[in-house]
Amino acid sequence: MLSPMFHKILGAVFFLLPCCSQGFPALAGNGKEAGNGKEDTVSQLEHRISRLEGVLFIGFPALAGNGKEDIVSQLEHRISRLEGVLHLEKMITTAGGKIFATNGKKGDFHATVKECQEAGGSIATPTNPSENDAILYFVKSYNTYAYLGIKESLIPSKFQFLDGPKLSYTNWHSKEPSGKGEEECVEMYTDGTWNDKRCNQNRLIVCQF
Ligand code: MMA
Ligand code: CA
Repeated sequence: MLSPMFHKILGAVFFLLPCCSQGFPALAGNGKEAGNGKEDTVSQLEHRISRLEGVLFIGFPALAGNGKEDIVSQLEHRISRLEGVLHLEKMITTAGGKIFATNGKKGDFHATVKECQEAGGSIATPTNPSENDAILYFVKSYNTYAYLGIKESLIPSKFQFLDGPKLSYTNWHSKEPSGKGEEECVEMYTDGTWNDKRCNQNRLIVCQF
């Protein structure tokens, strides 16, 4: 599917651009209207892809042909190309369907949650070893710990995802979590292991999209 991945890329790109962190336009119309609704949707997508290609200094081809399949596959191809460039330039890392990015700034836990939300994403939350590695890439390259989207539950020393569910994957450093109710947030160390920590430290802002 074109749209969810495209949204993630847009979120990541605008997060990376200091000028554009307000987010990105919603599609006007849903493509289901009679008449030229579909064409409208396609031309809005095409416009937004071209804009990203412009930002990244990639030339953009005119859409050729007019078959619906044809146009969708051309747009998909251009989105894959954008992803490839962002990867190559080390602006994003990916794992499964997730995209991770940092803006290189630091903030406490609440600032991180807010910045990621404003960019159309959420605070980086590893749910398996490959997502952990994708976040670790930024922690290592900035040599700065990062807060994760995990918090202590009402039961001390039991941690959960921000949206509630119990952790399905953990990578605690040995002897952690150690805070016993005094350290409600979780940071990633530069070896990828986790430490429970007070929420008011300055840490690298890493988001997922
Ligand atoms: C600090 C703090 C804790 C961590 C210990 C590990 C002294 O406290 O970062 O969260 O568990 O170090 O030694
Ligand atoms: Ca700790």
